[in-house]
Amino acid sequence: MSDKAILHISGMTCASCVRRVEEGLREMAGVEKAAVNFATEQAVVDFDPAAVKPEQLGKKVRELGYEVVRID
Ligand code: 9UX
Repeated sequence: MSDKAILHISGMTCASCVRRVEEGLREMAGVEKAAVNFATEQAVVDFDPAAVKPEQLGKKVRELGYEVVRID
């Protein structure tokens, strides 16, 4: 079973930012799907909770240079 997390991100100012975040999340172990919406500033991530925690997803996004406002 996978879980779904919604990361609310700020700081993405172009389409390349969106791709950087998506690809950064997709390369993480346990991430099954990652889709970033530029307009809503949300990343929707399907992940295996046995392999990765939502906090780690948020940490990754911060390491890429963006702010994570909230994780739902
Ligand atoms: Mo676009 Mo985002 O040039 O950090 S990649 S602003």
